[in-house]
Amino acid sequence: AADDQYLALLRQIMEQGDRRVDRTGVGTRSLFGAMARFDLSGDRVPILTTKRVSWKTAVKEMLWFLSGGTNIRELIAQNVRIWTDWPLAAYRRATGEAIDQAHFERRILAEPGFAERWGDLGPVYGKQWRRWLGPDGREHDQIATVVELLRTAPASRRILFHGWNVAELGGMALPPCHMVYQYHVTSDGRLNGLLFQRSADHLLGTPFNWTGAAVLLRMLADQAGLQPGTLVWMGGDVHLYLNHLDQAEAQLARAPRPAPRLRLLRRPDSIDGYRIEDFALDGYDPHPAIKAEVAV
Ligand code: DHF
Ligand code: TMP
Repeated sequence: AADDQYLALLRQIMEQGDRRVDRTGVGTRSLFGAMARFDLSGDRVPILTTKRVSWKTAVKEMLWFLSGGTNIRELIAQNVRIWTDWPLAAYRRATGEAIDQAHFERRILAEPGFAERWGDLGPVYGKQWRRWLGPDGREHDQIATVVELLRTAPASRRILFHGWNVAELGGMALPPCHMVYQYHVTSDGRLNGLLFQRSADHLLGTPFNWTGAAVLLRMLADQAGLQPGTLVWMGGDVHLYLNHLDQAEAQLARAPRPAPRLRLLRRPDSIDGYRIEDFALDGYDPHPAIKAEVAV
């Protein structure tokens, strides 16, 4: 079902999207206001089959957010390179050095001082989720609050966390795209979640964001003793970069395959205890990956 919703949106963007010049200069076709809904019961998970999605990379990224991290060093140490482009661009701009990505990543890994100076993305997701700085100097752990509310006040309409810390946007490599996550517990103990994403790169970003949000909901449900319910995704500016048109056509020509199932193998004592080894994806038999350049 994830593939059908994904391809329908992709087709709609291609046919009706507003053609515009965006921040990156690449250009997009863009649609405003989109929604998708996923039933996460029975271990269902919105991981696409019409191209291979590096779902472990998406899970590692989500665990990195949860760890409160903002430095790409912890990602590169786990072979996750999806965030390298932004610090790399900043390094090249500042030094004028024509360093290649592999060399830059080697230095980030090998030299802690270099990583501290050049590998940090600023106060992005991890910082805001776990250590939002209040005006009195106190730090707020929004994730811990969500877990606490799920357990003690499941009927609350205030179970949410937010990445858009207006006062700190200037220091971020990128302002948050997946921005607000809200949760809702049904009277029969199912956990629903809603992600509002202000900006979605439909070819590269969306598949990761759907996976990440679903995995997060599964972990939260597990921690609160709830069953996974429905994940609702809302996109603001949902776009296709103009250098992704061939990839989009190729993907649209593919037929969805049976959906995989995601199992959590262990229930840690807290939301902080999850590791990549705790996730198993069964029956994932996707079409081949589709290469595409990310707009920086
Ligand atoms: N900028 C843009 N323009 N689009 C994005 O999707 C994006 N996403 C960011 C940061 N900035 C962004 C963080 N998330 C890839 C996927 C997610 C992501 C960044 C990059 C990506 O390149 N995916 C490739 C390779 C995946 C891999 O390395 O295994 C893909 O084919 O999915
Ligand atoms: P923007 O800040 O100008 O909106 O650019 C951010 C780009 O990154 C935009 O194409 C959306 C994309 N993006 C995602 O789709 N998902 C993500 O998780 C992230 C971090 C970015």
